Amino acid sequence: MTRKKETKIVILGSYNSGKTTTVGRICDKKTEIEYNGTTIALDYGNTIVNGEKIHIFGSPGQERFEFMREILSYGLNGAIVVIDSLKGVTSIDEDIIENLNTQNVPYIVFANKQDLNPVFPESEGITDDVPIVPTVALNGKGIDYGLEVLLNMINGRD
Ligand SMILES: Nc1nc2c(ncn2[C@@H]2O[C@H](COP(=O)(O)OP(=O)(O)OP(=O)(O)O)[C@@H](O)[C@H]2O)c(=O)[nH]1
Ligand SMILES: [Mg+2]
Repeated sequence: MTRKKETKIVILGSYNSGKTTTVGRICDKKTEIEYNGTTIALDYGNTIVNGEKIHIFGSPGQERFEFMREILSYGLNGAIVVIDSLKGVTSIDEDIIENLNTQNVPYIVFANKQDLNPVFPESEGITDDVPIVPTVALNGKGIDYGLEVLLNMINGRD
């Protein structure tokens, strides 16, 4: 029996940018491991898109959890980098983007918290071929569209 194709997506980005909220918007059911509202291990949920199972792993954003981001990124098919538009691209975001570029992983940037600051992130690491989607994870704006764009990028490479 051949195993049905399943896709693994990891949600990355700095502390408090809205990663856990984004996982919640994508997945009906999800599990969070948090302490006082901060992710200390991971978020996990899944969803089905066009009959295909998508596993979503949300990472912790604090700098000290770099090891967890590495563990969660094992075997990923694609990534979403959630930027807090109030803060812009942080040094942790720069590191994450550099890693994704080096590994040639398909990824997309969510310019989150657009309700608080409607600007697009700027970074040398974000090249022209990386889609930037304005999102408001709090109310779901832009999330489904962004996921669709990423899945198309991933499937185009198969
Ligand atoms: N105004 C606004 N608040 C948001 C948005 N997305 C998330 N938040 C809020 O931002 C805070 C952090 O959201 P989380 O989803 O926990 O962020 P996170 O990136 O998972 O945080 P860590 O796991 O600690 O790095 C919460 O209070 C959310 O309600 C948004 O689009 N707009
Ligand atoms: Mg979180």
